[in-house]
Amino acid sequence: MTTVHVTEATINQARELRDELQRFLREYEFGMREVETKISILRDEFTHDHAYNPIEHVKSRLKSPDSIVEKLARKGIDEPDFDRIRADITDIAGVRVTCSFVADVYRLFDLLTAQDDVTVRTVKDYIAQPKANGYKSLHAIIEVPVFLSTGALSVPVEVQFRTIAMDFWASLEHKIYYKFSNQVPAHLVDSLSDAADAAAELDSRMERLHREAHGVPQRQLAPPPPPAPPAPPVASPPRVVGV
Ligand code: 0O2
Repeated sequence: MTTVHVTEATINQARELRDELQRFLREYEFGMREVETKISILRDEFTHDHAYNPIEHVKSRLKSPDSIVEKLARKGIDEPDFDRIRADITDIAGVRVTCSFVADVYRLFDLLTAQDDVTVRTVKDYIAQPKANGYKSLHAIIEVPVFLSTGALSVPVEVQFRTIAMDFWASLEHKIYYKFSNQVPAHLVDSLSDAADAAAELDSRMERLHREAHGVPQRQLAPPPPPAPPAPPVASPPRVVGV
């Protein structure tokens, strides 16, 4: 057995790197929590004021260091530092909002992205233009402010909006790709594509049924309603250091 001598300096360097990585990921975790809160407020308000809950479930995840490294390699980024990762990997924090119907997907997207403190970086509408394999979802990279003791940060969070049928399909497709290490046999690729069509047909049928039963309007194409008037000023606003 070979004995490797590690100096105190190397150990300290490794510890510093670990701490820096934890701090880096924490920023994304805070951003993710801000978005979760926004979604949860919209869900509660809908449930109480409109007697309707457009959200089936919400799932959040922080990309693991392994998965970040994999994505860096996929993008051909050599010798990355934290600034480069920040700039190039925009889905470190991810929130997936699964809605009942396609109209709800767009409605929630509109409501979230119309908020004053939300900045939309990019939108990929894979519902209007599904991927070749049949994948459907509405993706948005948004930035939300996070207030730390050291000041304010703008944190990117990827929000994926989809229906239950789209989620079911994506989850199964992901498992199949994992099982076959991305080399899926052609007949399964075709079956998945058929299943995506069937899921889309089910979405349309269920939404028609729902509308017939409840008369829920289609996506409002008009701009979202203006925000509520600002709350009266508080006597002593919270102090944010360094902003
Ligand atoms: P995980 O496990 O969700 O983290 P970009 O980020 O724009 O540089 P990317 O990653 O191709 O490039 O962006 P895109 O197309 O918006 O896809 C990002 C995420 O969408 C993926 O994240 C998946 O979660 C989901 N996704 C995209 N395409 C598919 C698909 O064909 N099938 C399934 N099941 N999911 C898909 P990650 O990082 O791949 O994985």
